Amino acid sequence: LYLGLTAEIPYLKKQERLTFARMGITDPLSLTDYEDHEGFTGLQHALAMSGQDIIQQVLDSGLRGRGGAAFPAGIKWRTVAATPAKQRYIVCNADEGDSGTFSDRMTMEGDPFMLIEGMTIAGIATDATVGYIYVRSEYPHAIAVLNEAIQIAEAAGYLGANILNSGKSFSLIVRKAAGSYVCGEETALLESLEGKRGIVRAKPPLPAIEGLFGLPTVVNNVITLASVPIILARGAAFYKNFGVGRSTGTLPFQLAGNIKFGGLVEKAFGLTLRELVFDFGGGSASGRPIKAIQSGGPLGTYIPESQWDLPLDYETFIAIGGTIGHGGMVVHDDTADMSKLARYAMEFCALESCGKCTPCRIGSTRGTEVIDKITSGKDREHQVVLLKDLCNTMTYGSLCAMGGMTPNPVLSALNHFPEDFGLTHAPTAA
Ligand code: L3W
Repeated sequence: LYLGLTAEIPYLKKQERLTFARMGITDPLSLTDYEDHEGFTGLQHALAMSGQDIIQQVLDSGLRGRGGAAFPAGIKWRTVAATPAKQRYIVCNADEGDSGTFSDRMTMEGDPFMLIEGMTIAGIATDATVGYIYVRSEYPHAIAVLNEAIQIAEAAGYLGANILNSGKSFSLIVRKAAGSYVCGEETALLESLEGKRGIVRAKPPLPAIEGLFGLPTVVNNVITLASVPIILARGAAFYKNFGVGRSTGTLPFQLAGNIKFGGLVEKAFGLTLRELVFDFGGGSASGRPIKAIQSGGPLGTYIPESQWDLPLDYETFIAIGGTIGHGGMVVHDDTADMSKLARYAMEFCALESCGKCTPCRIGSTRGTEVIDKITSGKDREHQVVLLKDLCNTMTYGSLCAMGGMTPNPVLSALNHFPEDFGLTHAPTAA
């Protein structure tokens, strides 16, 4: 690893930087810097391999989707490659919208060639010749850096027609996103890319089979694709050696909210929230005790202290009814009112719902109203029953993960912090 700089700083030294190894060390737009630090080694290896063998490397590495769903990237690529089509696409989901997340932005601004290389490898593996990067509209600097990096990579023969005289081609197009949270959901993203309103599509068909313009499409998050070059450069076994269980490799965690040292920390899966927030984050910025850590953004849960010593891996977090999401951790101290935070999250989802399905469109608005009734003390016990019933309908009846996960913040707040809603104990399970 490139620990030249990081070795000097103990805080950074404790990290395991695979994806962020070059960050802050190389000039983001210097191709020579990138090449001197292992850049395009993965692509060169990939060009000497069959598409099937590249996909096998990604499968063997255990890499899973870093946008939040944790679906194995290799299986997705294999489905796309195996679906007969005249044209396939690679789409990078860079519509980073969860609260407290910024690892996609830092990747695009700080090491754009890594994303370009990862997408090119994905293209070669699946026989897709065109890729789109759908970048959050609030990220103008990332858009500018990517466009410049694409031009530089094309001029050097790493991108475009006949890559490094291999006979393989792959071109990349950057698209500014529509400024809507739900466009981070893969099917709404595809609609938006096609120039339509960002409204979710029913699945199936999966985007891997009928995606962009109805053709087989890999939709992966920035960090998923940016993890690919090192896997191809050093081999699946190297990558798989990091992490625990089925959560292999590293995740660039992002620390935000009421935290002393906010920022990005890349570590292998398996460390605990307590290590992340106290050893790296230094505790709360206010110096007051921490009450809850929110993971998974507005669709995530508020995690109480009793769960801070569990290992951070996908399966453990699913088991506690939460999600690691995109790795953003938002810290709240003991002055936080969890009923207000939960209401804010529910209202956010009401504003951002695409409106296609009734449980999400109506449920999030009614949910906000019911939370208000609970906190104002009006018919409290009955309103809690209503809220749980409503959340049940949203969880199981919504068309996409956004509606399905909108209940998460309020349910976790009710379970772990009932006193903030004027309740003496957590409501019993529905
Ligand atoms: C090929 C199969 N592909 C499933 C694909 C599917 C999707 C992925 C995950 O995500 C989470 C939630 C949100 N062959 C496949 C297959 N797939 N079977 O695998 O599947 P699923 O259904 O869990 O997808 P989902 O509804 O997209 C839910 C989080 O993702 N989320 C993420 C947003 C990400 C960004 C970003 O990257 N910038 O905004 C949004 O809902 O929190 O945890 O690709 O097609 N047999």
